[in-house]
Amino acid sequence: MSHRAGFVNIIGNPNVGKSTLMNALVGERLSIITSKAQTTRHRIMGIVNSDDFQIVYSDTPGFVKPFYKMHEALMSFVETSLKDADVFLYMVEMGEKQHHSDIIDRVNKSGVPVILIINKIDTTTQEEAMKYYDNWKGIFENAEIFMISALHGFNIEHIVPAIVEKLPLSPPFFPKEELTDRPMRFFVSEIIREKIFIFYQKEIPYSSEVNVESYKEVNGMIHISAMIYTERESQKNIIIGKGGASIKRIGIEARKDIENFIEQKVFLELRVKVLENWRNNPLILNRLGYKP
Ligand SMILES: Nc1nc2c(ncn2[C@@H]2O[C@H](COP(=O)(O)OP(=O)(O)OP(=O)(O)O)[C@@H](O)[C@H]2O)c(=O)[nH]1
Ligand SMILES: [Mg+2]
Repeated sequence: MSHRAGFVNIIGNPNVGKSTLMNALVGERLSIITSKAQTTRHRIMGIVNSDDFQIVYSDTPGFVKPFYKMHEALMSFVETSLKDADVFLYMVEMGEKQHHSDIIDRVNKSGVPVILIINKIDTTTQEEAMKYYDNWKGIFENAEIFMISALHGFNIEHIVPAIVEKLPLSPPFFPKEELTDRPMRFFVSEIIREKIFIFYQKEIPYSSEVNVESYKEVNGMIHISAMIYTERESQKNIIIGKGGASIKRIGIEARKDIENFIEQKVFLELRVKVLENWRNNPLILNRLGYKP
């Protein structure tokens, strides 16, 4: 057997470009991307197949020091990704200073091949980039290093061959036509959450969550009803906006992206509900898919 397959887990600090890279490698917009830190809250798999290999990428939440119970769930997703990787893609960005020496230590001692991705090289000079390279080379002594721009697709073509040669010989883990392990409802809720991250500032994106309550096809059109949860009445009012203007904008932008993603016409209904302190409520977190 010469078929190779394995889990390639993308880990790193918030906002370094993990989701941008996964989408570029998979060729689909599976993970949402925003300029705000802690956009990704789940482990999201993206599968790339060829006749000879299957790469199961996992995009993960950025490392976070738990403040809410929700953060504990996020870190438990990172923890699983630390345990089941066949190859690590450890990602850092230009200018990054904060090191997680505990995690770096575990990755270095794991015996799992590490590819260090230094991202956002479009934001710096050649000279600075080389300094960064030397610095990180000292931290990940055994890693293969790529300096890339995930956003501009620069240098990413060299990553796949480097991954494939490190994958174990194995039959595929998923059927070859599968792109991800997540159902459509998940991506719909993520697209809506992305718009909330983009359109609102401060606490609102972080204290919001989206749940798709129904998803059905009626006369060739997909009818979706989704609930946006916030923590306070004041946040709910801001999300709705004057005369419903803000939520309407979220609906329009989300619907366009959902239609592109599922390639069908969509009717999207959005509602908002206060769910006090949901980020610290284990029962609600469980129901919303944050199962540590
Ligand atoms: N200039 C530049 N920006 C980038 C690059 N890659 C990603 N970004 C931007 O960096 C921001 C964060 O990107 P994400 O892909 O969401 O980062 P992430 O690591 O998944 O972030 P979390 O999910 O919050 O942990 C977005 O605004 C991206 O457009 C790059 O190569 N160059
Ligand atoms: Mg992300």
